[in-house]
Amino acid sequence: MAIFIEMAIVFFLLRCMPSLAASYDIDWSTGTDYSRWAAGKSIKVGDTITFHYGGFHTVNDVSQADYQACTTTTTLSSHAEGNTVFKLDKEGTRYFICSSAGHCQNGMKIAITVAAAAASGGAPALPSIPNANSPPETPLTTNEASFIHRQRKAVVFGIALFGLALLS
Ligand SMILES: [Cu+2]
Repeated sequence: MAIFIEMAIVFFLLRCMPSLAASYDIDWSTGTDYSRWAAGKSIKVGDTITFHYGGFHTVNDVSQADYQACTTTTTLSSHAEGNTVFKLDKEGTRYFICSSAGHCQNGMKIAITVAAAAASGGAPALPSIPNANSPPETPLTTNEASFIHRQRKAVVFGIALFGLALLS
């Protein structure tokens, strides 16, 4: 019996750990084929990419059409500082090119597909935690709901720690 409780606690603690965001480095220069850069990687929302470059290179955050045509008509942002970090904060494909003449045509263009973040391990449903207050008549606001969620998480965490202390 004890081993099952221990396993349940370990499982719960693992679920509580935040999934770690990854960071990727890109040496940004001509003569590199970036066309399949993202293919073997599982890039997710929350990850960051850093472009490392020098000289006359730039990093332009552009539309798909600009990426395909090597133009900068819809540049969302343009950078030339040599180390440019982008936080990938939403799903979809991001497009970056160098705006120096001829560089994009020579391969300085990259498309990065960003997948949804892994499901964050929220606390499992807890039906039996007694609540001193009667259920509210009106739907909870997001703040209230998240406060209760945090409260429940804290209670379960306390119980889990107590259980671990008993078992060890
Ligand atoms: Cu360039």
